[in-house]
Amino acid sequence: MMSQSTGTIASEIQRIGEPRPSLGGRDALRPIAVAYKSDPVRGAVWHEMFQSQLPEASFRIWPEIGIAEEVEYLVAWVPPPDLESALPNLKVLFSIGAGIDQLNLDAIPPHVKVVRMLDPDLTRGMVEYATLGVLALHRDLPHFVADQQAGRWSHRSLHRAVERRVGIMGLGILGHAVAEALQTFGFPLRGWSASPKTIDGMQTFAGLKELGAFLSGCDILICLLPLTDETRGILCRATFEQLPMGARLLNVGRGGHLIEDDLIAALASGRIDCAILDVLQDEPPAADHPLLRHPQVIVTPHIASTTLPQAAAQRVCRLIERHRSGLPMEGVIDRRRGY
Ligand code: NDP
Ligand code: OXD
Repeated sequence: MMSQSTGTIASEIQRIGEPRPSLGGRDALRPIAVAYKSDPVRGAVWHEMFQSQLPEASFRIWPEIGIAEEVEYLVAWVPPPDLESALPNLKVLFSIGAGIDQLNLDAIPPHVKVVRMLDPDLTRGMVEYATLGVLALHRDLPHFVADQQAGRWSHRSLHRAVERRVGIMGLGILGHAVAEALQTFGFPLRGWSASPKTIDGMQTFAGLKELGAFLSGCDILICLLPLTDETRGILCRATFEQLPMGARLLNVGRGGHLIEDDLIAALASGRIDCAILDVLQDEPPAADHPLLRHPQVIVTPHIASTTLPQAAAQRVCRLIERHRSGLPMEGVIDRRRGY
């Protein structure tokens, strides 16, 4: 089992399962109004969960939010653009996603806390997908799919996992969990993050000055970074040129991490051998998008992982209780870093 100096998945799961904090003082008497602005079908599930998990809350589905001044909590994928005037007494914005790049942080008043989704099921889903993706790249699956479509029957030589170095960009909750899972196959692992980390069984690198050293040993590169000003377009020609010739790419971060034309050129030159992409710049992509039918690429429609509404709603109920009791909430993002 890998250990890391920061929080672990196990501690995350344990915190989510903690008993409900008791609401003390004046907050116990104040009504709780929660607005939800996202898919209404999922919203109905959220509503049910709030009724059972936090019955004292008034749960309102956008745009039927009643008296806007009463709303202190908002659950949304994308909040309304005029957030400050639309919900003048908002205290916490809960993002439905693990990533928060869809939010314009400048339009969210500085006193409003922004909380992203941390969910053990979402982590497990990503571990499954990333394991599937790495094994598929390791075992040449994009080529076999292309061969089958072309009616070809051709063999490829087998490589042992211990000969295939896997590098993970982003050693947060998801990157760390994926590393733990991949370790069991025997891949030599390395990881890259913003701040230095010590993780058993993994060679670690941090910051731009160590990016080149990290990339030079990645036969398979996984992107599990958040999309920020610093990471936008990081999967580009300059990055590909620092990878070993014929490296393989798995992008499960965001489409904005990848310069798609640079990937197409790298696939043509052999710099990148094949890729699996769960995310694209435009989602859904145009029907004639060149990566959709590229013979060296497998594309999936941003399904690597997701949060089930029941689990997400339950988590938000517990976080609202913590907030009202003056306790810290997990998942509050650091606006300065942008993740
Ligand atoms: P975390 O915030 O827990 O971890 C982010 C990691 O990226 C940290 O290790 C951080 O370094 C590192 N990082 C951030 N900026 C930089 C940088 N400039 N240079 C180097 N490293 C950097 O995020 P999660 O693990 O929870 O999620 C990662 C991303 O996965 C999400 O933001 C989202 O985009 C994507 N995602 C995709 C899904 C899909 O279905 N395809 C589903 C869910 C998430 P440090 O530790 O030093 O801060
Ligand atoms: C997320 C996602 O960030 O689904 O949660 O991509």
